[in-house]
Amino acid sequence: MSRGVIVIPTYNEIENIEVILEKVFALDLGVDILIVDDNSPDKTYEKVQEIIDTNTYNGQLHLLIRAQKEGLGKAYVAGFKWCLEREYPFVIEMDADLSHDPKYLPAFIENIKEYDLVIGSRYVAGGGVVNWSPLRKFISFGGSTYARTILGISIKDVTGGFKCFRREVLEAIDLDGIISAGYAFQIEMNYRTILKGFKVKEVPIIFEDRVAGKSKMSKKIFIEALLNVVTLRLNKKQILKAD
Ligand SMILES: Nc1nc2c(ncn2[C@@H]2O[C@H](COP(=O)(O)OP(=O)(O)OP(=O)(O)O)[C@@H](O)[C@H]2O)c(=O)[nH]1
Ligand SMILES: [Mg+2]
Repeated sequence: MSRGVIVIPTYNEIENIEVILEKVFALDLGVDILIVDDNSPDKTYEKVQEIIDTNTYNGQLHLLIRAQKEGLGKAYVAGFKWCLEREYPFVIEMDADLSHDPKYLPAFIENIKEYDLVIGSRYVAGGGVVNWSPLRKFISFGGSTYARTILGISIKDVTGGFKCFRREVLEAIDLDGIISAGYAFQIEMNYRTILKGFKVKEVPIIFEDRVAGKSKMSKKIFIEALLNVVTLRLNKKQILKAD
């Protein structure tokens, strides 16, 4: 399989951006990276542009700047469209905050040869979370259980954001029809992928809480996730037809 691309959405990740790029490119996996920055007030995008200009990563680093912060979902959709305009066979989603250890990338790249969606999972054997408060653990695990039950899907880690799509999946999904802006986006993408009949695989990851920068998780994002799961289930027929 020729080389894929990792999409990393950023909003105020100036403290993390250089480290994550160094770590990924040090693995020499032959994949490109696209940073999708929503005009971060801390100017994360300027740092990325500086690095691109030095050509440290031989043209493998790309930047898409959006006008304003519209949530993770919108940033990813813009990133996916950028990738689909190019020849990448697979697209990896990854956070900038070092919660997603690049050491798992080879497992994604291996499994995407056989599966259509590979999910880095905290809730399969060998997976887990470190440095999370009991409340955060409860919200995440409870959220996954809630979404899995209502949507009737068997994915254990429904909300995780470290995953890999084959390009055919992104081509098959109506990206403009996606309703979720916050982390419900991850649930929605999984649901749409499964409704299309694609093959999904979960690989274990240990997720580490961010050390630098601020979380963008909010009550609004949380409530959106709760509501959207129900809306998605109610719209099942329309989703099947539209995509
Ligand atoms: N472009 C863009 N990136 C975003 C937006 N919201 C979050 N991100 C990025 O998406 C990734 C995940 O966001 P986080 O704040 O880590 O959210 P989280 O992982 O749910 O929460 P914590 O790990 O607790 O901080 C990070 O790389 C963020 O910078 C947004 O509105 N636009
Ligand atoms: Mg995070």
